[in-house]
Amino acid sequence: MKTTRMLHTLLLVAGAAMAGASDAQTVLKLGYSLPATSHYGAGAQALADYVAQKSGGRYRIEQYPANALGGEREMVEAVQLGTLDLVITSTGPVGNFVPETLITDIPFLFRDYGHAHRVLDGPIGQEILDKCTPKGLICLAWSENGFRHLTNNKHAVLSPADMKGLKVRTMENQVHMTAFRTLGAAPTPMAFPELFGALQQGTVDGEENPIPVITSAKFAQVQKYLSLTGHVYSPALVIMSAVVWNKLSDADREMFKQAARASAAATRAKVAEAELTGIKELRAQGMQVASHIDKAKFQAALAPAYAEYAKKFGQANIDRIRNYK
Ligand code: EAX
Repeated sequence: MKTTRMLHTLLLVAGAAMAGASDAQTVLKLGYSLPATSHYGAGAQALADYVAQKSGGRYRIEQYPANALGGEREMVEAVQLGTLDLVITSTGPVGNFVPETLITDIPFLFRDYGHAHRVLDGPIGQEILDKCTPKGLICLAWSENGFRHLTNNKHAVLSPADMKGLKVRTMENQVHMTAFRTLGAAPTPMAFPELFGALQQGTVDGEENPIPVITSAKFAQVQKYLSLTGHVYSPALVIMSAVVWNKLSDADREMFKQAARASAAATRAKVAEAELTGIKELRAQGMQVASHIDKAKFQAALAPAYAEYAKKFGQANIDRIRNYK
């Protein structure tokens, strides 16, 4: 009798839990450093829409754009700790957590957008994504920030000689810092949320970012000169916390992977659009644009940096990316 009652109670509890599970909605927080109108915003919306639709509303993505949750390094840290569920971030600070991503930050490694997409969406990209997992970061997909260009307030930069002594904010990324030091600039690593103020106050002379960042962060308000150096391709990552991932069913894991790919596609489309319209926009906002930059000169000036990268990453690994068709 007693056992029957207990069994009955157990069944009731289990039933309630199951009903709860099917009705409940899990809210996942997603942070990123740029405004909702940016390429990251487009990717965040695509992710949210995909998940809402495919999960039948079991998951809802809550967006925190424009550094609301801090800089990219802080957000990646929060994702690692499980206090933030998802982040769309440039690889800038990710190398501090997953050193294997740093190889993608080498200047002039990728020839063009197509080359970058083929490498990152292929086996090489997957190998790097897999390195995130033991660090508590589930790198779901490669997204995009774009080819970075130099802006500053001192003078037009046309060749490496013009970089001498220029105080340039870099991301908190050793590979980038090595490059700017080698070019004769004074690299100043700084979190992105501090950058606008630092440019305004003249704490640094310049910075470098892709066109869609320069436009969405309104840097034309505080920077005069833009040089289309395209000195490095800046990938981004859609990262989920392992704390969330470990609780997901296999089917939901696959859904989030697909959602991240849809997010990356939307971001890349927005970057491509910004590449078409952004420079004109920045000119109209008063920036003086140097569009014919001799990139070979910059590459030649970077020779000592390339020697360092070869030591650090292995020349064969660098060539494997460079020569990837
Ligand atoms: O990810 O820090 C940077 O310059 C990044 O390019 C920006 O936060 C977008």
